[in-house]
Amino acid sequence: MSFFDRNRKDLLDKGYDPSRLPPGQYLTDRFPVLHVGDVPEYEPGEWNLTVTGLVDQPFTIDLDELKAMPSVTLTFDIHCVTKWSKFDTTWTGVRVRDLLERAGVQPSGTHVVEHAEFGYTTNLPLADITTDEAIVAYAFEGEDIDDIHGGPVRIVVPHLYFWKSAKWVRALEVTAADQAGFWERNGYHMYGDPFREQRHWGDSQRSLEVVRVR
Ligand SMILES: Nc1nc2c(c(=O)[nH]1)N[C@H]1C(S)=C(S)[C@@H](COP(=O)(O)O)O[C@H]1N2
Ligand SMILES: [Mo]
Repeated sequence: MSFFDRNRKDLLDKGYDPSRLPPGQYLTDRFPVLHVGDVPEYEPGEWNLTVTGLVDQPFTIDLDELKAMPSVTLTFDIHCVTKWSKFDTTWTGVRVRDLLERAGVQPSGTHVVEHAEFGYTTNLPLADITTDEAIVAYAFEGEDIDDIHGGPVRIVVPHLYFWKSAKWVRALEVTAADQAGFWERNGYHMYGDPFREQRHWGDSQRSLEVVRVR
């Protein structure tokens, strides 16, 4: 039996609904750390977030202002394209939707680019970053997010592969086209649905559609 088959069997033995694990993934209890480049070091009060691009009122907020906004605490499964999935991770933060509403997205805005420290970017449709579950998170399991996991603030968009959830996020830019981010320029899928295994360019019809309109 392969590692993946054994892992699926363990999942059943533990009483999990196996449909929670996307194809080609294995379940882990660990919390792997994955990023390109360094972990930023912030002075207290240094971090802030800018909402910009095709919005009526661009603005920048600091951590205290973010924490003063209405927050949600939600539990998600997360799925990394390198094949690990982790179930029941709990995050606290502000819905991205609330921040974008405050800025006022213009009718021409269709996509968002998340900009993080050191030039990391990732792109997704506006509809995917304005769900009930897409948050700007500042706590993990009730504690400040560890710096290696994106603290003080990261994005969490649980229904897409985890590379779409920028750690150390610094700006959200509303755009009028789907602009490839860091990994998307380097072979990863423009959309990245784990349940359709959209890992790389050409993994599904959807990526071909994107290529055609660009
Ligand atoms: N700024 C930044 N965010 C990032 C990345 C990165 O390289 N830089 N990697 C992404 C990838 S590929 C994954 S799987 C997750 C990993 O998050 P974790 O280290 O908290 O598990 O962060 C995502 N967000
Ligand atoms: Mo990843």
